[in-house]
Amino acid sequence: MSRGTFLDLEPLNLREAEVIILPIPYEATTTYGAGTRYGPAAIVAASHQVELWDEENDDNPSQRLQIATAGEISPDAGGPAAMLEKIKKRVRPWIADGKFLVTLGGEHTITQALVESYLTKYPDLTIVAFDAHADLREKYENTPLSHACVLRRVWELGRPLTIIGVRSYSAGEYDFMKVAPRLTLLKARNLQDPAYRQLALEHLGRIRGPVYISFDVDVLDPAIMPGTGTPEPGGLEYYQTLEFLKAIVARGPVVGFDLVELAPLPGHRVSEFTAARLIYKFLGYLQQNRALGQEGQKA
Ligand SMILES: [Mn+2]
Repeated sequence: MSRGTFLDLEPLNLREAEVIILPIPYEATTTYGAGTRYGPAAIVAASHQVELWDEENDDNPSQRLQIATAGEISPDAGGPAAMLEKIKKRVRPWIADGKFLVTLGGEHTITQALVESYLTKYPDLTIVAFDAHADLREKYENTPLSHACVLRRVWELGRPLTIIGVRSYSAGEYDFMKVAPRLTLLKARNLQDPAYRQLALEHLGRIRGPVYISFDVDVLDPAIMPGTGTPEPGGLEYYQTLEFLKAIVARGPVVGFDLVELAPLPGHRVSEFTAARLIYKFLGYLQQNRALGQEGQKA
């Protein structure tokens, strides 16, 4: 009998948790393949099949981290702005309390509310986004609160932003990227070159202070991540992705993480399983680096 928690762990009171898994099945502005509203439940269900023993470090990170699964934040009928407010209201007390949130989307739009909330506790935050798309549009389909604009909204919050794995953007986004300060773009095409990948890892290693990671699953190659609304060929491989996550965690405090845009394909489990596995790998790196509760120590 499943407990309905991430990794099927023993239910834990949120007050005792170091890490809170937070499902947000929000989907309103999806433009191509739909289904991100089913993402969080699919990831939690798939996580029950993830082996708790980590073969990379020969350890069980779930025994060393207090991980709780929160109830979902249900979509607000009042539209995107109301939804973002609802998210902020819910997560701010947890962030103030030093909890590490692993938010499961849902569409990418939710990241704006999460980053805004983290900025209230960590004003010197740097954002690292994994995404096939630049998501830097000023507006999309007449709304500034769309998944296609989310990293523009995040950038406008005034903090450094690095986007990894990009391979699709518009002419308008190109013009913006050429002149935007505080913005680093690590294109998927260039990351195929091992020497460039090394430079990218060095860039990540130089980031100082707290980092928030937003992981749009479409950054991964569709071969291992077909279950996403807007799949793009030429994406990151699994081990490359782990290397990037590991490098970000190793350089200092990571304070929050979201994984968004998973749209499960019926009868095809690789996407949600890969997502669950990546999240657990990431938590293992966090645990290993004892980053929790030691913000700023290595900064
Ligand atoms: Mn995105």
